[in-house]
Amino acid sequence: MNCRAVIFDLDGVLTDTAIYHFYAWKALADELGIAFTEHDNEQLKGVDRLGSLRWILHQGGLTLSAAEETRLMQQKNAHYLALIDHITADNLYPGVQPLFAQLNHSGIKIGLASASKNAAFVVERLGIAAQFDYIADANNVVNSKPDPEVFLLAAKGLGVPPEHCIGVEDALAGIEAINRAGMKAIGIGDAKVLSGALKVYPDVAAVTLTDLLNL
Ligand code: B16
Ligand code: MG
Repeated sequence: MNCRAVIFDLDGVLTDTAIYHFYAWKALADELGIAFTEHDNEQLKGVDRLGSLRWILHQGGLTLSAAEETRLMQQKNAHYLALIDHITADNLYPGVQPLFAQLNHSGIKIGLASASKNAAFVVERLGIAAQFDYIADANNVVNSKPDPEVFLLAAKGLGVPPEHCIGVEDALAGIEAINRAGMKAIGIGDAKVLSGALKVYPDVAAVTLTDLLNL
């Protein structure tokens, strides 16, 4: 494969914010009296805010009005933003900057494909906003992962056909989105969970440019 772009997911791949999404959903679920574990949370990684809320409500057998859903989403997001208020460049996972530098050096474009509406804020805080050739996030798409839309938008923004792109994801829904976009999928996390990925690494620091070029 002639790799011309690597498109990264944000939460759980470039930074540790995935755990804060879990804490904020867990607090809301507790308040609603719905059981919600870290294992359940695997299903929500990469899933957008409304989809995540509805998944939790469904677990509790609840259906709420649109107004009530909006209120709960605002509550969860306010909690999440408070939890990530402290983040700085120190919260960038080890290995991200060296990999970005190698990609730049090789003329391979760098994209972002995040299901988060907070993506712009987070990459700004991490000090990496300027390093992306294109950023696609939940504010620019209609269909959430596992739909391929956010990855296809990133590829289009980068000007690279999907078959020359590699996607990097920590979420089941994200791996499916990459595969459906016609890109090659790299997983970050547990190989048993991310079974649809071509290769799975424990973290970004374990990914080398050579691995990507040989995919
Ligand atoms: P927000 P990613 C996703 O980001 C998270 O994995 C997922 O847990 C979260 O629900 C979703 O963003 C929406 O986030 O509430 O901030 O819009 O992993 O696709 O970068
Ligand atoms: Mg993620």
